[in-house]
Amino acid sequence: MINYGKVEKMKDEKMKIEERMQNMKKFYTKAGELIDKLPDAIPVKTREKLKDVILGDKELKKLMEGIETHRPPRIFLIGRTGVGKSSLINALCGTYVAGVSDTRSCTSETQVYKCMDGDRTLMEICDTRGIAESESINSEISAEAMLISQINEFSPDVAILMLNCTHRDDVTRDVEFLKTLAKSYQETNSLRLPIVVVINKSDEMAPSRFKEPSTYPQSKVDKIQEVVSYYKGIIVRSGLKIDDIIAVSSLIDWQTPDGLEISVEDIENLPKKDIENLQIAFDGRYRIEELLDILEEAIQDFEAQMGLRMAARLTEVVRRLAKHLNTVFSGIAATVALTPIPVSDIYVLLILQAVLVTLIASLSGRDISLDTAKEFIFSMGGVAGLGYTFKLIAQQATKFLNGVWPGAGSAISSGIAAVGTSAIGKAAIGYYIEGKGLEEAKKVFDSEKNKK
Ligand SMILES: Nc1nc2c(ncn2[C@@H]2O[C@H](COP(=O)(O)OP(=O)(O)OP(=O)(O)O)[C@@H](O)[C@H]2O)c(=O)[nH]1
Ligand SMILES: [Mg+2]
Repeated sequence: MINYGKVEKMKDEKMKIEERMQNMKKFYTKAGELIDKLPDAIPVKTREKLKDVILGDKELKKLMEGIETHRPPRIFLIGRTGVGKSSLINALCGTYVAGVSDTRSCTSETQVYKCMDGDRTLMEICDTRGIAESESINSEISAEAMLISQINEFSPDVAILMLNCTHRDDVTRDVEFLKTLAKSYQETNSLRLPIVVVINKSDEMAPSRFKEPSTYPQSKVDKIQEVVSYYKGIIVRSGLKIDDIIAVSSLIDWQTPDGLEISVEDIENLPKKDIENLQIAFDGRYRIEELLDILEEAIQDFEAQMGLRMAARLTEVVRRLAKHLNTVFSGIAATVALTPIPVSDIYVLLILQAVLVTLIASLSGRDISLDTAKEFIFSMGGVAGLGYTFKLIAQQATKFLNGVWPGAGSAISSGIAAVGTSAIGKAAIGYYIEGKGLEEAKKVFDSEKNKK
């Protein structure tokens, strides 16, 4: 069985996120050197071009710098008691980080707290029931003005308005409040406050017995979408500028490491050690991954954006970073191929992809060489065969082209380069990060490359 640098069992499951990031960065820093060391058959011009596109890419550079400079994102949450604000934070992080209340409310008026996982601060949250439920403490100053000054002091990277999927609340006051807040935020920070609307508890939409997102019947999905349209209409007509609106479920059932399933309202009674080590007994999260993408896009500060990526569990962080790498490299490949790449210049694309595969592997905690990465790519195109050296590629170019990018003909266009690179990246994520077998990774590749 060919092994492209994969270890049988993830021996380094516990390897710290920071360590893996450093691992990846080390490789990136070395990339120039590695390209210089490529076989002589590769023209100098090609090498220089590669170094230019990889080391000169702004997005990639920012990603690597972000490893050093990330900070926890600050999120302002507004939504009525019990809508699931605390649960949403847990769902975003994939770990139990904040107190969840059932009928009692455990978050007082407005609270600022840090979400911790061990000694890592994942996020900073400012949590309020919103204007609909707040009372003025000091009669001299209105509740609204007080809230706004508190929120401005907190200086959020993004605001999330949370609504309930199963009842259509009157959102006028919260929307008006957000309009005022956005205006004052703009004046204070000279920046627009990104606002995302999250409609929670999608799982409770009828038929509510379907809790597992992959089993939601179409009728349920349609009803959820109706609620989204309903709220979207109201909000847009009110004149509040939002970044996006999405329906999710934050549903997670928790259990202690010894297998005791525990309801959310009892969690706080557990010994501290159990709370810190809670595991997911049932994962009913719906479209949380998409919400993370939306938040990532909405947050303008790069360090906070990076912090959001790193707020999840190790496996999720790694997957999200790999996904981002993939996007960046597909972009680079598309740029490189703006002038269609002739067969003789196929190296550029191949090596670019080999660098991507190597970075993805390094994120998974493995060190593989560019050669190993290249073999992995060949095996995807069905040109498998150890022993293909870079020298031989030129002779095999047509075969390689047809295997990897059918219809590429004698030159590769921008679109094909991007899709092909993204397909390779996704296959590598499947193989190195998700632990899929080679056959399965190849299936991922085949279905991705045929996407338009
Ligand atoms: N079925 C389902 N239950 C949810 C979901 N999100 C939260 N809940 C439940 O709703 C209840 C309230 O959730 P919380 O996260 O405490 O709500 P909150 O908005 O933080 O409430 P306050 O802190 O009191 O303002 C808890 O019992 C949660 O388990 C969801 O998406 N689906
Ligand atoms: Mg709460």
